[in-house]
Amino acid sequence: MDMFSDKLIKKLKQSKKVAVLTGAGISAESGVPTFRGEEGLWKKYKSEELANFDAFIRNPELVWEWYTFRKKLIDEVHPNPGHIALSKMEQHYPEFTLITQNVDGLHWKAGNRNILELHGNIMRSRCVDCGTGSNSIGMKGMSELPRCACGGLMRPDVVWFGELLPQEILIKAFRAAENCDLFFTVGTSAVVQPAASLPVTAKEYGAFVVEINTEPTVISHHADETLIGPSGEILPKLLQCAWEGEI
Ligand code: BJW
Ligand code: ZN
Repeated sequence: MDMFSDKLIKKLKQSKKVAVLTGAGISAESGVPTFRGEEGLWKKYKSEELANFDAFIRNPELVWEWYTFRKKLIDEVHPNPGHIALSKMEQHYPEFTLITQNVDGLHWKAGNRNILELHGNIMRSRCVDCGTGSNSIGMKGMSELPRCACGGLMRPDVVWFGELLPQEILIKAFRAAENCDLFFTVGTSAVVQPAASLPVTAKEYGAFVVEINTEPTVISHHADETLIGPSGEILPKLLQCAWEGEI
């Protein structure tokens, strides 16, 4: 097939250490809305207006309403061929790190195991005061705000703007970017830091960087190749071209 360059196919075949960064775009074909652009709006709000601690303290009911809506949606959707292709890739390489900005857990459902969730997981909640976690809040809607046994307000266990990412996970993600031969950045606008620095870091440390997105992004000029199209179509085709008959 001549859809992909020989160089890319060779890299896919010869690499031993592969790292992938995913963003909302990989789950778009499962029916999960992305953050930016037209469909990123919920009611009249932009995600930036809701995904921060100040917004939560000012109006926890509104922020919980948004998260409850999204949790229900995410609970009902399934991994798409893009997720599945990435789980096949994990089985193929001796070292494979899947770094995701997504909170939807679809990579777990697709069967990946070495996953670094940079921005948390929407199905978990934790207490604002004591940090106690819970996995059972907000699925059925709520008549009053969820509270911890200590009386503190529960919040979604995700990373909002202005908050630190889980440091151990972030360190592992940068280590994977620095050490890989081949790095994919899939379905992310690459505007949110520090995740957006991962492809740049991979490039600086010598990896071959491949971007997959329905449109060019701010990091396209750092990539060795940008493949334009839906990840649910491109990723399976790529695997097929590289390992036809092998898997
Ligand atoms: C497809 C497709 C298909 C569609 N196939 N592709 C100025 C400069 C630099 C940094 C900053 C700054 N001012 C502030 C900051 C820091 C800030 C930041 O980066 N802001 C920028 C926006 C300017 N970052 C932070 O605050 C981070 N923390 C931090 O830096 O701590 C240190 C610090 C502390 C105090 C002060 C300053 C620094 C935390 C960031 C947390 C982000 N959280 C969210 C919400 C998570 C919870 C939730 O889900 O509710 O994470 S925001 C949202 O954006 C979410 C996403 O993970 C993240 C990234 O979005 P993503 O995944 O890229 O989605 P989209 O929608 O943007 O793009 C989708 C892409 O898919 C598009 O390109 C489409 O084309 C494509 N696509 N269909 C392939 N079928
Ligand atoms: Zn508590």
